[in-house]
Amino acid sequence: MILHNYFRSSTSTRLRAALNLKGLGYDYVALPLKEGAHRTPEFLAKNPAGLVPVLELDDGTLLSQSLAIIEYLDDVHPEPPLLPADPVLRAKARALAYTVACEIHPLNNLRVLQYIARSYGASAEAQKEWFTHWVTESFEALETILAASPETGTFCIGDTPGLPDICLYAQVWNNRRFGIATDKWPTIARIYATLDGIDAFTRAAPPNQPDAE
Ligand SMILES: N[C@@H](CCC(=O)N[C@@H](CS)C(=O)NCC(=O)O)C(=O)O
Repeated sequence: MILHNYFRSSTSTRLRAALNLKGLGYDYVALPLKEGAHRTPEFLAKNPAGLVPVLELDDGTLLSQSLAIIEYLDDVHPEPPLLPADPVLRAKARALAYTVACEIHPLNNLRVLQYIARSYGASAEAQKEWFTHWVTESFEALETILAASPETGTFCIGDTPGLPDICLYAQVWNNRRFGIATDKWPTIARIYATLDGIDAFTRAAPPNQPDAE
């Protein structure tokens, strides 16, 4: 498989962590987003949305959208499972994952920050405030849920890492880039610290990629 991705991209971090947890190897193709490598005709032919990651399967099939790809991997390589078997817990796991993937990430994506800078003159400081605002709103909610839920264990749900942990881990790395400390959310901080001690996660982390700057 070929992973078209970028070291700093949190959606790429998600997918790398899932591939590592499943023990699946892949060829790493780096697309420097800062240089617009995701907007070339060659990459747009792979994903017309111009977003990483894209996973290219051995038969040439191109998959986009990190959560859809992770669920595909879970379907095809069920061990270890990244979602609980119980339907209610599956829904809860997805809800935690989507809180990061749908409520935080799209608002804070590179193209959004570039747009508010270009169209509304948002300075680097204003972009940081914007980013911090959307992270804080959803991390407060996540912390409340995780601290109160009887299902919270070593990880977001139970004692094996899964989809919500993958999303949380990648988002905390993104937060660190904007100087957002995690310690004000103690349950999230505890889970992140545990994840950061797991090889499959640390190997997925931005600084440990071949294109890391
Ligand atoms: N929902 C998509 C989002 C993909 C996405 O936005 N990727 C970012 C990097 S984390 C990207 O390619 N950004 C390019 C840009 O904003 O111009 C997914 O989960 O794969």
